[in-house]
Formats: sequence, structure tokens, C-alpha cells
Amino acid sequence: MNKKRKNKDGYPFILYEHESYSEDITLKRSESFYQWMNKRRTVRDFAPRSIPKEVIDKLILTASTAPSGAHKQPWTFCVVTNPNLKSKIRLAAENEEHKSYHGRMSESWLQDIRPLQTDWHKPFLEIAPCLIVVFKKVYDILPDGTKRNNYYVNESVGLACGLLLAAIHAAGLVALTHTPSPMNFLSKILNRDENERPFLLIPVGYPAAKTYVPDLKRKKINEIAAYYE
Ligand code: IYR
Repeated sequence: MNKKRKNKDGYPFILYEHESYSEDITLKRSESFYQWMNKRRTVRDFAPRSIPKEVIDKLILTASTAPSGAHKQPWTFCVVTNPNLKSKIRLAAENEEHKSYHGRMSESWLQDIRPLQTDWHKPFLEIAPCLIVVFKKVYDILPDGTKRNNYYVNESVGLACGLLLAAIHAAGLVALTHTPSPMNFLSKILNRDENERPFLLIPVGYPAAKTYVPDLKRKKINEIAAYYE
């Protein structure tokens, strides 16, 4: 069988090698993947134990398998393990978060997050061995300096972050999707180009011993799905 062919404009296509299962196995696999993903939790207390760079590389490569608008892969994952940079990020984040918790966030917002027991202190930004700062590339800059548009950037980078969280969980690590607001201090501290905008700050590591997380309940299937048969 021909594994390669060209589309009508001459662009290469390759045969998609699909892994197919019986209905019974499909059911079992969907169930067990759900059971396992349902164990993932956001963790805010980290152990000061480092992660090998090869592991981080694989997590990022997994994230980068996400679909993206026009396959532009409009993301940069900055991996911060340098203690000095982590301290700078903590200081800047806490400065913004202090203002948020003391005036910028509405009473109802503060009420909504009370069960999570967060506040403006962000010690995990120094304790977690690794901060993955995800930047979205609103456009690309070609080597000759010209700008090329990217598409569906928020959707694309959001999908990549979802896969990143799944990869982190699969590796036996934990993460926190932290969104200090505003986040432009990250561009300055990490010296990023103007086409890159901070999207999510994700501390990654091992949980501290005896970590407790909020007893959250996830919505039932009938609350989140609508079937049209
Ligand atoms: N960004 C702040 C506040 C915060 C907001 C939401 I929405 C949360 O789900 C949790 C926290 C912080 O990181 O503390």
C-alpha cells in the first residue's frame, strides 16, 4: 500500500496509522482513562525535589502535539529552574496578587474562590523545582523580520496546556495552573519578544508530603453534556 501521496496542490500526505479497538475494548479504555484523569488535582504545596530536564522535554513535546490553527504551533514553553529568576517571579506575582486580593477582585469573586483557600502569598513559585511559563505567540517573526499571523491562538495554546497537564499527571508529577493578573511582568523578567504574551504560569513538581486539596466535586454527565439523537 502507498504510505505517501500528494494532495492536489502537491503537498505531501502520509497514511494515518490508526489504532482500532473492538467496542468492548474502546469502552474499557475510555472508562479507565477517565478514572485515571479524574485523579488529577491542582496541587499548591510542592516538595523541593528537582525533575530531570529530559522529563520536562517530554512533557513539553507532548503539549506541542496539540492541534493548532494552521498548524502554526503558536507557543513557547519557558522552563524556569534558576532560583534567582524564581524569586523575581514570586516577588512580582505577589505584588500583583496583593493588589488583586485587596481591591481589584470583586467581593463575589473572592467569595467564589474561598473554598480553595488561596491568598496573595505564592511560596510555590520558589519551592516548586520548575516553573513552566507558557507564552502564546500572537504572530510569528520570520528570520527576515516580517510578521506572519497566527490563528485561533487562545484555543491552540489552551489545548496545548490541557495536554501538558495530562502529561504531567501521567509522569506522576503535579502542577498548578497559576494566573497572576496582570502577567506582563513575566515577559520582562524572561526577556521575551513582543510577539509573545504570557498565557499561564505552571509550577510543576512533586507534591509535599501529606498534601491536602479542596474536596471538590466534578459535575455529573447530565450537567455538562447535551445529546441530540
Ligand atoms: N489569580 C489568583 C486568584 C485566583 C483566581 C481564581 I478564578 C482561582 O480559581 C484561584 C485563584 C491566585 O492565583 O491566587
